[in-house]
Order: sequence, then C-alpha cells, then structure tokens
Amino acid sequence: MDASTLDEAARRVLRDNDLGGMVKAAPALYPHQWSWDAAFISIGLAHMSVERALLELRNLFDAQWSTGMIPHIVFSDVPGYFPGPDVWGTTSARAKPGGVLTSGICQPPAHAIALARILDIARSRGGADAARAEAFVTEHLPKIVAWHQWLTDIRDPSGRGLIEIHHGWESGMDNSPRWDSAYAGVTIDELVELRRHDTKVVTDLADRPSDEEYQRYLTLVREMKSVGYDDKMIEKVVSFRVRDVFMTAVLALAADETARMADSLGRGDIADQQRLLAEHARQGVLSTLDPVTRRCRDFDEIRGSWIPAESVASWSVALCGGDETVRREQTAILAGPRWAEHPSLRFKVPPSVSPDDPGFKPRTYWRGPTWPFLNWLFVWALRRHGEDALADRWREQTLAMVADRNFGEYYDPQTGEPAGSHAQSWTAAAIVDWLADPPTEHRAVPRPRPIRSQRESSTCRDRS
Ligand code: 9WN
Repeated sequence: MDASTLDEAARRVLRDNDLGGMVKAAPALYPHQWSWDAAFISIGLAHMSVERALLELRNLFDAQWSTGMIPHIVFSDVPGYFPGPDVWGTTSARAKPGGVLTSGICQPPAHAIALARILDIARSRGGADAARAEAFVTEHLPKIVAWHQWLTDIRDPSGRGLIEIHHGWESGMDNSPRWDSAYAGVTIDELVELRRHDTKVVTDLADRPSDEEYQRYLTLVREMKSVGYDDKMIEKVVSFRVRDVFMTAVLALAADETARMADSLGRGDIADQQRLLAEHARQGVLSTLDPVTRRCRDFDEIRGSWIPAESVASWSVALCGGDETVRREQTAILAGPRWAEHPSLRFKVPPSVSPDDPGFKPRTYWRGPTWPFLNWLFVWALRRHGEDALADRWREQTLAMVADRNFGEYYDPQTGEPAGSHAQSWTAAAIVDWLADPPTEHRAVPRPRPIRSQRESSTCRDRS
C-alpha cells in the first residue's frame, strides 16, 4: 500500500465525517463530538487545515461547563445515538452552558497534548497559521488551566494525585476488565428500555458491551442526573467511584504540554503551575505500583481497595514516566511477549488486554482489541522518552494493520480484522499525522525534547 493512497483515504474519512463545526467520532455509530476523540481528530485535521483543527477544539471548549469540566459528548443534531440528550438530562445542570447539548461526565484530558501538537505544526508552517494557532492558544490557556484544575480540585479533593471517575465511560475504556469489580457493586435499581443504536450499526454483537452492562451504565447516569450533576452531591450518590491511573497519566502529559505552550508564549506563571500539577499527577501514578506484579492499579474508593485487573492501563508509567527505572521496566513488559510481541498477534502492537489473560476477548471492545489511536498516544509518548526504535515499530505495525483502509474503531489483534465502527475519525486522524511525520531525520514537525520529571532530573543531578 503506498502511503499517499492511505493518506488520501484517511483524509477522506475526516472530510466525510465533518459536520461543519464538529467531526463525528464515527459516521453512524457516534454522530456527535466526543471529548478525547476531538483531541486526536484535531491533530489529523491540522495537516489539512490549521484553521479547521482549531475550530474543532473551539467547538469543544465552547461547551466547557462553568466548573471547568469538558463534557464527554457535545451533541450534534444528528439523531441516532443512545443514550442521547434526553437520557442525560443535563439541561437542568447549573454548570452547563446554554445553547449546547452535552452529556454530564468527562473523558481523559488529551486536549493540551493535541493543541501543543497543532501549535508545533502551525509554527512549522509559519505565517497566518502560526499567528492563528498562537492566538488560539493564548485565548484557550485559561480554559485548559480551568479544566486541569477541575480534575485536580473536584476529582481529587484529598490531593492524593489520582483522578477519580464516576463512570467507566469517563475512562474512555468503557468495559475494560479494570471496571468489572466496581460495576459488580452497582445495583440496577430499574430495568429501563434500551433503545440501543450501537447494536444496529455494529452487526457482530460480540464487538460491543452487553445489555446488562448498559443497564449499569444507565443506572450511574440516573444517579448523577438525580442531583442535577452537582459535583459535590454526585460524590454522595454515585455508586461507582474509582481512582483512574491511566487518566491521571494522560493528565500529567497534558499538563507538561500546557507548560511547554505557556512557556513559549511568555506565560511562565501558567507553565510553573502546570509543571507542579504534572509532577503531582506523576507521583500519583507511581503510588499505584504493585510491588510484586509491577503493574499500576486503579483504586476503588467505595470498597477501599486496589483493583488488581491487568490491562494496557497497567503500564501507565510507560506512558507518563516519573521514575526512569519503572518506566523502562514497564515499557519492556508492554513491548514483550505477553503484550505487543505476543506470538498470537497478527500485528505487533499492544492489545487492550493480553491474550494470556483468561478474560481476553479478541473482538470485544476494551477486552482485547487493539485501538490505533491508543498506539498513536503511546508512540508519541515513547518518542518523548527517547524510545524511537520502539515508537517506529509500533507506528509501522499500526500502519500495516490499517492498510486495508477500513479505519476500524479497533482491531482483532490476532486476525488483524477491523471491528466496531469503520471510518472511525480518530483512527484516520492518527494515520494522517503519522504519514505527515515519517520516522526519518527529515521530520515535518519538531518533536518536544524527552521529558524528565523534577524527581528524575534531581536524581540525575545527584548522580553527577
Ligand atoms: C461512550 C467515541 C467513544 C470513545 C470511547 C469508546 C466509545 C462510547 C460508546 O466511543 O465510547 O462514550 O458509546 O461506546 O469507548 O473511548 O471516546 O469514539
């Protein structure tokens, strides 16, 4: 497959899914704007038009709640997704801005990672693109700060350094085995009629969560709706409260990137504050480490216990760093024979659950499949840690996987077949970005230098 054919097909997906002010996450399965999808999508868009990329993020940030929360869905007027705005019932939520329909929960804060990438792309082009992106970042830095602050103040009031979530959907890894034990404690108070749209679009039912899982998802929505999505009240009524280690790792990286943008625009005050936030989040991630398995763990607040389930999120230090020994150790595991190099895998990239895990299901959503956008995130993070050879391998393997031009939402890691939706926007966006930035010395866009946390830099200094 030649790169230009693949690139053209990926760009077509983004154009076809474009509703004007927002790109649908997928043509029929997800006809709205999703929060973390929009971040990755905007990176792909930036190669087509910086202006359009910024509009994508503007649309999302315009829906930011007065608390600082970025909602996980901004609804378009295209019908057909369940649960839609009627089920969410956020119109009565005091913090939601008027004039938009949104869900009432959040998703991982990948936005500053995207915006920093767009700023780099725009600056490498210069002229009007650079000026436009810089103006946008200057205008939006306070909104990003408010978003990160909401996550730390409201979702980590005890200052433990770990972000709490109230729904598996907030993690972006909806039915991951990470959440099984917490969901087991959610009592379905009422069996509601499921007007599921997803199972009409995705014909293989094994690809999607079960009806019982959906009943639990909706129970949590009812709990939050019953208190008008008031942050202080939610904590008291919601029956799912988990500290999410992967979301915290994403926050650490996003805060790094906010600091980098702020520094470059003369906002040292914001940069210093975001660096502290990043450091705190990294320490939170490190605090979850299981001394025996070396995995990061989520923490169930209601049961007061660590969640031992293994998943791709177990290797969150490989993503965000914070301790060089642990980062290397986790990277080696994720790149090794239990994960990315598992002999049964068609393409050598990390699946969402290891094929050696008894609960592994190769087609079922977050219980086994490989997600190309997640590979993009890992590749991006690996480069920051100076792991170029591994980054190149995962990039090249993912490109081989998507060469069929279906742009699957996720892939069966053992057959390499696409599953879930096809023409999924963030899959296409990851490809556009990679193809614009090949693994050669002649990179189109400068990469940020490898990061070192304060602790690592001081350790290095101590040694010298
Ligand atoms: C619920 C849009 C979203 C992604 C999530 C993915 C899936 C939604 C769903 O699709 O979740 O938010 O209905 O299954 O799990 O990560 O953002 O692509």
